[in-house]
Amino acid sequence: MRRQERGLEGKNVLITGATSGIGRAATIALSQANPERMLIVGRREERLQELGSELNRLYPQIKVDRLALDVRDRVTVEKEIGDYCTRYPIDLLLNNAGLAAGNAPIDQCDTDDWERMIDTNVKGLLYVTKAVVPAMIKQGKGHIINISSIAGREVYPNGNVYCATKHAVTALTLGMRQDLVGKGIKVSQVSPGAVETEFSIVRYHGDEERARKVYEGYTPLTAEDVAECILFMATAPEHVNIAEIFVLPAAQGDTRIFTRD
Ligand code: NDP
Ligand code: 8X3
Repeated sequence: MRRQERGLEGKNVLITGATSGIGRAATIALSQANPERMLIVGRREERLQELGSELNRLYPQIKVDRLALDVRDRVTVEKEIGDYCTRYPIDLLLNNAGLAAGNAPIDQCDTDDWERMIDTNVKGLLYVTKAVVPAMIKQGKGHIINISSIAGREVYPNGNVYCATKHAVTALTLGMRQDLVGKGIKVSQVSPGAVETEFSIVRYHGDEERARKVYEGYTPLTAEDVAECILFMATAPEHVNIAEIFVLPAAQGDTRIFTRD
C-alpha cells in the first residue's frame, strides 16, 4: 500500500497541540498532502502565529486558521470549534494535545497534576471530538487520529495517572471506532515511545536538566518521525484504516528498557 501523495486535497484538518513537538511537526508534515484548510489549536497564541506564518511561506495555497484555546475549557471548545465546524466541516482531526505532569509514586503525587492530565488528555480530547463529530457524521466521512502512547499499552512505576489517561485514550479510540464505523468515519491512533519534545520539560515542571536525562545515551524519536507516521496514516487510501501505529526508538524495549551508551 502506498500513501496518496495529495491525499488531503480539498480537505479540512484540525490539529490540537500544534504549538510544539508532535503537533507542530504533524501540521507541517500534513501540509505536504495539500489540504484545503488547517485549523491549528493550542494555548500559546504567539506560537500559533509563528507556525501560521511558516505554513503561509511553505504552502501559500493552504488556508490556515488559528485558535488559541485550552482544550479543558468545555464551553469555549463547544462554541469555538463547534461554530468553526458548521462553516468548515473537519475531515481529519488530530487529537494530539496532552501532557504528563509529575513522576512520583501514587501516594506522593500532586493532585493538581492529576487534574491537569485527566482534564487535558481525556476530557479535553472528548470535548474536541464531540465538537467535531456531528459535522463529520453529516457529511458521512471523516478521520480521527488520537495520539496515545506506549503508556496506553503498559504502565511503569511512577507513571500511574499519566498511563491511566493514555490507557483511556486507547479505550476511547476502540470505542469511537465501534460507534462511528457505520457512519463512514475512520478512527485510528498513533502510540509512540520516547520522543524528544517539550514533553519531559512539562512533566518535570520546567526542570530542563532532569528532562534532558530522559533522552541521554540513546537516540529518541523526533517529533518529525512521529509526524511521518501520522502522515502515512492520514493519507492511506479511502478504503484503508491503519488502526494503530506503535512506534519506538530502536533503543527502546518497553517503557523501562532502554539500551544506553
Ligand atoms: P509537547 O509538550 O512538545 O507538546 C504538547 C502540546 O499539547 C503543545 O502544543 C501544547 O500547547 C498542547 N497542550 C497541552 N495542554 C493543552 C491544553 N490544555 N489545551 C490546549 N493545548 C494543550 O509534547 P509532545 O509533542 O511530546 O506531546 C504531544 C502528545 O504526544 C501528547 O498527547 C503526549 O502525551 C503524546 N506522547 C508524547 C510522547 C513523548 O515521549 N514526547 C510519547 C507518546 C505520546 P500549549 O502549551 O500551547 O497549549
Ligand atoms: C510518553 C512516553 O513512556 O514517558 O507517552 O510515558 S512515556
